[in-house]
Amino acid sequence: MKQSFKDIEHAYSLAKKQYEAFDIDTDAALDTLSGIPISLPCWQGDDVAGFENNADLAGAGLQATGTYPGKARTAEELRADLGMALSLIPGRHRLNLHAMYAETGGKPVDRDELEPCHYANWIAWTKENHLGLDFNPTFFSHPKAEDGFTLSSRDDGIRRFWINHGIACRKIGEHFGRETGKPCITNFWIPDGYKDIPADRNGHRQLLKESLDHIFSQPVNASYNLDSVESKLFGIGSESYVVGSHEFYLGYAVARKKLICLDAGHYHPTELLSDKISSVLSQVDAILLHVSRGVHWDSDHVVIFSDELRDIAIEVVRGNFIDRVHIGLDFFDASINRIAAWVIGTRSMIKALMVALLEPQPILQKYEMEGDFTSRLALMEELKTLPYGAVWDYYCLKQEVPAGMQWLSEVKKYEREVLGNRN
Ligand code: RNT
Ligand code: ZN
Repeated sequence: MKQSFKDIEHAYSLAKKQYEAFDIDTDAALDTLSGIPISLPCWQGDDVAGFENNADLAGAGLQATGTYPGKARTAEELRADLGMALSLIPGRHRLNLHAMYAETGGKPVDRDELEPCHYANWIAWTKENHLGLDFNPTFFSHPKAEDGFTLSSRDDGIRRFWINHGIACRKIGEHFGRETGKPCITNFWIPDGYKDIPADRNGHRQLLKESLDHIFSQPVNASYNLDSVESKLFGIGSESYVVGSHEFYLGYAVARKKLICLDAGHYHPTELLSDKISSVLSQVDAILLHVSRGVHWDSDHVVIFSDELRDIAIEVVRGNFIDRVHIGLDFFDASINRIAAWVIGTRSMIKALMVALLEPQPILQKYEMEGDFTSRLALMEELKTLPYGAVWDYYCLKQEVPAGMQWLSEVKKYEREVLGNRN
């Protein structure tokens, strides 16, 4: 059911009063919220396929499962779908592009030869839509990644090829940053690892370190491009050993002054990303988050408004880390409408940040300082049922996107009219 503007405004005015009782200014919170960009993963729109028709994704330990109809087959379709999703998400955001989404005009251009011009349409589109742009070299879905190793391969030729890809991608990232006027984060994730027990864990790590040093030795303007490195505990087919482990990259990021990318689905299931944020920020200047949702062995389910998502947002806000934490999403689900997946995941992330901004931190911290843990817990529980839904609807209204579930009917309409013609 569609709520009227008047009802939403009325509910907001009541909610505002309830928050005022805790010294929270809801208008100020929404103002801050509107300035926090979220980077949307382009790869949710086509099941991490890209436009090269090159090789199998499964070789990278990544798997998009599901056969939901209507996936984007071309860059134009992907942009149209993204535009649809963005029209239903409040605020101004960023697009996270993978190198394999290059448009080379039908001419095969290998990954080591990619240039900014191969992303001209993406740049024009992000400028038109006032978006920021992030980038990822693609170290998978390629014949030279088929034996499972890229930057840490023992084969000099393979390693050299991927080093050149990394070098090319940082130049593209720098170009993106210059063009959009906002720094681009170029995130390095490689699939390298073994299914079964390695005889030499150290060798590949030494090679990876050398390869990264080689890539990063090329000068790139840090006001336009920021490098980040992403670890993983295991993947499908790399259960026993992943070269780029957490310790490897955390150490690397500290030593080489890089951003570390923390992906919520890349740790042991009992470890929480929310607890890592302040730890890692005590050692590095800035981090990239890949907010995702791990479910058993899968690290990439659509983000939902879970306890952990709220805790991640709370940590970013409480620590005053908004400027040091770049928030990206990382998921891909082919079993539901792909546009709805973007909308659900991104709206949940923004909603979690909103709830974090509505937290009466000074009161909670005062209780803690006084050793009154009873009141601390009681208030934390109380906060869970404050009327943030009314604040959310009002925010959507202010940002001129549908409140409540109304966005879904627009996605369904688009599905009937546009996605339905794609098969
Ligand atoms: C893989 C990493 C990586 C990818 C994207 C597509 O486990 O999380 O970030 O999901 O690069
Ligand atoms: Zn990730």
